[in-house]
Amino acid sequence: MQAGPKQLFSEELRGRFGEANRVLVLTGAGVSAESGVPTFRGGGATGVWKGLPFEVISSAGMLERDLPAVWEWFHYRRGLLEALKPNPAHEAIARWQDRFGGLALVTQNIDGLHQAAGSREVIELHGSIWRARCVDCGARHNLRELRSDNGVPACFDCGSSMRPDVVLFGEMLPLGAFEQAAAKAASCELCFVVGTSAVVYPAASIPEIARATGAYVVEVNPERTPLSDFSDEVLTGNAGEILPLLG
Ligand code: BV8
Ligand code: ZN
Repeated sequence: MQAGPKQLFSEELRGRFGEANRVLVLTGAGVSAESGVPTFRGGGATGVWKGLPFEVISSAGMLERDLPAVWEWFHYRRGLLEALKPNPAHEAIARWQDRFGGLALVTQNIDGLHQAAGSREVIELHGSIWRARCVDCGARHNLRELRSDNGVPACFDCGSSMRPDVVLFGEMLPLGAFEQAAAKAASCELCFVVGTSAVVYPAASIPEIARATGAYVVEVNPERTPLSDFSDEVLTGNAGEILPLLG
């Protein structure tokens, strides 16, 4: 018997959702799954690229060794994303920025679908697939202006090679991004963890910080994760079906 909204959410969550002002939402690949974006561990095909595990092709070491191969991987994913649209989960979270005075949206996703759904201040912990950064002058450029989507793009300012403006495994997160997210986590009353397998750090420590400072942590995921036992409430199912029911 499909759990109706009444059963899906506890009275506790209903009450807190109605009262809360400082709310943090942490999202992972699962929030974009219903838009057609393959997840990494949820059985999506992009876990492995040309026989290379995800953590290898998307690593600082790979960037050193073979920048053209890294670009091939990101050009391929950008091609996949071109036609994809936000889903009701992204749209619900975008509405929440007007519902809660203190909403903080923190994402591990580089797909830009939160912004496409109308979310304004998005803390992109792992960068964006739509930007490139010059390896010499550090200038950032919008890849939507890039005419060709193969090969290593050259910096519009100094002509040097550019790299994807994403955080690769073994690389530090963008300055301030994690600190800002951690500060929001430490002061939030309600923390939603949507569509993440919670294995990649330091992103996975955000809900831990929120819980440690008294927030009510709610996980939204069709599968259990290392966070499930740790969360105050687990909403089992697809984000695109569950989040709009919350309001
Ligand atoms: C760093 C951008 C330090 C690139 C990404 C502590 C312990 C262990 C390891 C480490 C540690 N600290 C650091 C590490 C190493 C590493 C790490 O965490 N490794 C893991 C694999 C163990 N971390 C790092 O390297 C980080 N950097 O630590 O630097 C440092 C210190 C000093 C000097 C130098 C450096 C950098 C990590 C960031 C890497 N970049 N992305 C790219 O995209 O190519 S990470 C990338 O993978 C994503 O951004 C995301 O973070 C992660 C994938 O996880 P999810 O998004 O959760 O996706 P996944 O597929 O796994 O799960 C999807 C979930 O959704 C599933 O649970 C599924 O059930 C659910 N789902 C499916 N459908 C739906 C759904 N949910 C809801 N609705 C649905 N419809
Ligand atoms: Zn440059």
